[in-house]
Parts: sequence; C-alpha cells; structure tokens
Amino acid sequence: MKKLYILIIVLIMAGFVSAQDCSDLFISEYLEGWNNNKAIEIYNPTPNIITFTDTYRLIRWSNGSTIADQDIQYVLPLVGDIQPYQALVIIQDTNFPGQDTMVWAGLRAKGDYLAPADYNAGTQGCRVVFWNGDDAISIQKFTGGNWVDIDIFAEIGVRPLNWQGTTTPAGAWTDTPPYWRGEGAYLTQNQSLIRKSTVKHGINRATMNTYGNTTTGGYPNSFNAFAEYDSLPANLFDSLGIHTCECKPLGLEENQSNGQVKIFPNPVSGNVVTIHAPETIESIEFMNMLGQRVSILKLISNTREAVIDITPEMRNSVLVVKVHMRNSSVSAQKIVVR
Ligand SMILES: [Ca+2]
Ligand SMILES: [Ca+2]
Repeated sequence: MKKLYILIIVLIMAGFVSAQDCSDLFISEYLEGWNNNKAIEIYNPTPNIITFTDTYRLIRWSNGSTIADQDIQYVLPLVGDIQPYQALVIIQDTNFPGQDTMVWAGLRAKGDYLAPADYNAGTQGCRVVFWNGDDAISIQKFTGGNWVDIDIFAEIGVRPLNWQGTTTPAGAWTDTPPYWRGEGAYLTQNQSLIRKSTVKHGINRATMNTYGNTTTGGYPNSFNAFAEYDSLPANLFDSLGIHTCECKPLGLEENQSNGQVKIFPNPVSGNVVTIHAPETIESIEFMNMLGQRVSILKLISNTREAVIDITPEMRNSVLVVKVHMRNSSVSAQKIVVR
C-alpha cells in the first residue's frame, strides 16, 4: 500500500515538474552589468515561429517580492514574434540624453527589443529591466485562462544577502550553498550567465519548489546558478543574440561550414587533436556513435583554433566532433581515435 502511494506521488510530481523538452521559450542568457547595462535573452527552442503578443510577458520579482505580477510596473508584455531557434535580446531603451545612465553602445547594438527605461514613469513594464542581482525574473505564458511561469531565473520570494549578511547594498545569489547567504562569489551581479546547451526547457513553479532534490541544491532558498548556467565576467556582450542548444537539429545549412573546419590529424594516434575553424569557436563536443556525449569543451577566449587533449575515454573509438561557432553555425565530422 505504501509503495503504491509513493508511486502515485512520483507520477503526479513528474507530470507537474517536467516541462516538455524543446517545446517552449526559456531564458538563454542573463546579463547584469554596470550601470544600466542589463539584458535578458529569450530563446525559441522549437521549429516553429512563436507569437508573443497577448501570450507571453516578462516579470521582475523585485527584492524577494511574491506579488510583482500584480503591479503593472513590474510586468512587461511581449509583442511580436520570435523565429525558430532565434535568441532575442531585451535591453533598456535608453535612447535619450538625460537618462540617469545610458546603456553602453556595445550592448545597445545587441538589443532586439527595447523595454521602458524611465523607472518612475508609473507605466506598464517601466521597472522590469532593472535587476541588480537580488531579483528573480520569470517568463509567463497565458495558458488555460491564467498566467503561468514557464521559466524562472533565480527564486521568486527570496532576496539574497550581501557579503555582510544584509540587503544593502544589494546582495546576489552566489556559488556557495545555500547560495542566498552572501557567501562565496556573486553570480547574479556583475556577471553574464549563459544557459548550458544541454538545457532544453525552463524552470516552472513546481521545479523551483523541488530544487532540493533536482538540480540546484537544498530547498528552501536555493538557486544554484551553475546547475544550469555558465558564467562570464561583467560587460561582455559577445554572446547576446545567439544561443547554442541541443534542441536545434543539425541541418543542411549548418553543415555548410564542414569543409572549412579542419581537424587533424585524423586518425588521431598521439595525445592531442587540433581543430581549426573559419569562425570563433564557442564550444566543441565529442559524441560517440550512439550519440552520447563523451566530452564538451567551452571556449571562453576568442579563438578559431583549439588543441585538445585526448582522454582515455576517447581512445579506440570513432567519434563525431561537433564544433559550435559564434555565428551559430555548427560543423560535425567523424574522427578515428586510436
Ligand atoms: Ca533588486
Ligand atoms: Ca546568448
């Protein structure tokens, strides 16, 4: 009887918790830079155009708020649409001299979607793109007559502390459990966080409340950013507007660069393999013939050439090397490792 009871609970949880892979929008990059350099990147992991209008909105849950969705200033309706596998960048619309601090030109150039930048205007969405490290953010979808969180960044209802154990100046979620207490390195302040390419769906309320047993640490009050994001230092805008995700199939178009990516030697008999690409390399994956990933390497520096050590797991096999480049093209080639 007890076993059956547990099984039913597990089934209900599974139904609740797991959003379907590659089926709806999620946050692919979070940027909290200096001054008003803030950006959020939203990714469409589906093969279809998704229409935002009347269906999606962005909310900033300021300083641990649980009721920001009831204040129009913290709710930004999204309009227009997003193409398949596109990453769309939302920034502040600081066009005019007189704004307290302007968005830098390098970030401005990456913005697809401009959010209101007058914090005190009292208007719809005027306080959304103003996070400073201790705020949660969510994408909501209008479904079944309700607005539902389909992806949550950080944790709604929690305000993390600073290193002094207070909330002024603003703290951040850190790399050290329980992540909200100000210990360790700040991850949500003066950082860019890029969603890992293995992430295929957002975090909803049910997932957020079961962090403890899933990806990010111990509930309550836990947001382990590294469970789903990689970090870059502040004010780097290079990766805005593009996102690498396993939802995107390798298509013909993407294989065009195959001829230009050079991998040598092949077969590999020594301790290293060298990869030379026509564009800046973002990451390199090694897959076995069953499609399982043997290893992945993310390149932080801007380089078109990588020299990679051959690990024992790579020996005596045929591997597919997928090279993901900054311009979103991907090349896949087979190599033989002896
Ligand atoms: Ca805040
Ligand atoms: Ca990106």
